[in-house]
Amino acid sequence: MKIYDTPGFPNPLRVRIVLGEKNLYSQVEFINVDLPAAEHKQPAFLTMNPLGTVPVLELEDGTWIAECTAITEYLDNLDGRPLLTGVSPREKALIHMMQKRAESELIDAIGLYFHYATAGLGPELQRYKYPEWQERKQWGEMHRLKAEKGLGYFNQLLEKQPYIAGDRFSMADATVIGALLFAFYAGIPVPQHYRALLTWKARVYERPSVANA
Ligand code: GTS
Repeated sequence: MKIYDTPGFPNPLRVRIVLGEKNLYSQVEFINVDLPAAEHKQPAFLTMNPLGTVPVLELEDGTWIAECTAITEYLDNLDGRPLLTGVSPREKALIHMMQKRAESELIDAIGLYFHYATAGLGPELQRYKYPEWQERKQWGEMHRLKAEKGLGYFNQLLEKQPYIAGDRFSMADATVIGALLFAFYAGIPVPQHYRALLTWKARVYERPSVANA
């Protein structure tokens, strides 16, 4: 398998955590994609993922799978013993619910703030963003507010349970970890009084899959 991604970036981190949890690093070849140079907006990359985002997983038969959730489903079920996407219908549903919230309320909102209300990854990539949105910085700022509210939501959630989707580490945790990295890059601090979120962060960062990602 090949993974097209950019080391140190938030969404790629989600999949790298999954690779660590599933002990699959040795089965993957990484291909570096230069995001600031907009390599992912060029025809060769768009053939793999028309949405022009990393990461992308390439299977041995040439199939391309984009979207961290889809990649995670594939990797987690390869050995028939899913760890991160749930086993029972209830568990699967709760993980997917929280995973979706972690994307919509956090990582995607932070990304929109970063790309539309800040200089993002620089002028070469900005050329590929919607110019009409760039003129409306407020639209990006609105997503910062959304992300800040999302941080509050996850802090409250973690006051009641040890992991994002319940009692076990799941792909929803990996998404929130990616989101916190993105928040750091985008200059959105986690308020110090969000003790539950910060305690959870310290705990999950001790996992080898996260520490080594
Ligand atoms: N929903 C997608 C997924 O789950 O894979 C999001 C992927 C995504 O937005 N990736 C970012 C990207 O390719 C990389 S990162 O900044 O999040 O690490 N961005 C490119 C761009 O032009 O916005």
